[in-house]
Amino acid sequence: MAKPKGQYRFSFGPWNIDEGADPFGPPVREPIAMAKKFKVAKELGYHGVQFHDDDVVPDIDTKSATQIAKEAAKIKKMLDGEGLVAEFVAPRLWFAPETIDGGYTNNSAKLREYAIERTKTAIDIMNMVGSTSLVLWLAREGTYIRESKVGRKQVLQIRDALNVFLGHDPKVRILIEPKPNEPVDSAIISTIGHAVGIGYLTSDPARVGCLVESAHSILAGLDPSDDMSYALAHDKLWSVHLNDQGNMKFDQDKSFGSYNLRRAFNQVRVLEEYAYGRNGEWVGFDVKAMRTQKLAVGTKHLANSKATFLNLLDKVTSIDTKLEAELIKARDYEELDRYFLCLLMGKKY
Ligand code: GLO
Ligand code: MG
Repeated sequence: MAKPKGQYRFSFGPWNIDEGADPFGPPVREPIAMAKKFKVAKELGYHGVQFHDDDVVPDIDTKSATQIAKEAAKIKKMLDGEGLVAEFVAPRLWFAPETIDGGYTNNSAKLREYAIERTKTAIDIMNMVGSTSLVLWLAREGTYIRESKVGRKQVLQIRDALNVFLGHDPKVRILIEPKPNEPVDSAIISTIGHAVGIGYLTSDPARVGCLVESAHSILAGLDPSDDMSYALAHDKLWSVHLNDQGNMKFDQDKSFGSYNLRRAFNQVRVLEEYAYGRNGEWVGFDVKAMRTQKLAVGTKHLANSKATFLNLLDKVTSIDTKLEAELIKARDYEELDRYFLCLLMGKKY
């Protein structure tokens, strides 16, 4: 087994330890306090925590700048106490009544302004917790029916908003997390190609990158490892949300590798080929415990996703690269297929 080239540091967000509510039923597990979630992160060998702005400052819209600063400082202190760092902050732009029909692409100028101001506050909180990364999952930037918005304008409205944020903080790096649908019928920045592309429209493309979530690629009918490769070729893959997904269903956020191990293997493979993490990129897991899971074992999805990643990394670093090269040269892809299946099944080839 070769030594990995990548430098892997793991993270998750507080929403990844949840109470199990779904659109059809109420919570089934007791809530866990933030301090306990940080302890879980530490115990499971995670190094970073991802945040929404209101994970750091609950009920953010009702609070003053002083109160926001006070609460953010408290979270920063808790993180420091555990030896954890904040990977990113993301504005939760899909919850408030102002964002019912989108944030930056809302048809109302006043409501677009709300989304922009809220994001500036999220950037300030990002600084307060010691991060320079802002993640934008563009949840409601899109349409329920196409005729309700003009697509071209939506793209330019998002570009204009990005320019405001780049100007608001000369150090902020913006990571766009695309998803093709859910909650909207049709998202305007739906794939990694769109995310990378819009970065080049901004005033400072060097500070706009992206985050690939495995489930979101699968929902778009694409292979997450191909999406990652595309972003890596642009040096724009600045974080990932690894998880798994039973093809085109609702966004399942299953444990990494739980549905399709080979697809997970190929994600690790492309990250390792790039020596991912050498520029400080994180390996985030955006995973949910199954609703059937009891409270006492409600964090196994986080332990398991990380363990699966490391097991697959062992597989990647033990690829017989000489044999691989020979089979590729001979164009014997049937044999190459068999070789990788044997490797994944732990069978002698
Ligand atoms: C939902 C997204 C969401 C984001 C999170 C961080 O489908 O994956 O969980 O990753 O809000 O921006
Ligand atoms: Mg995500």
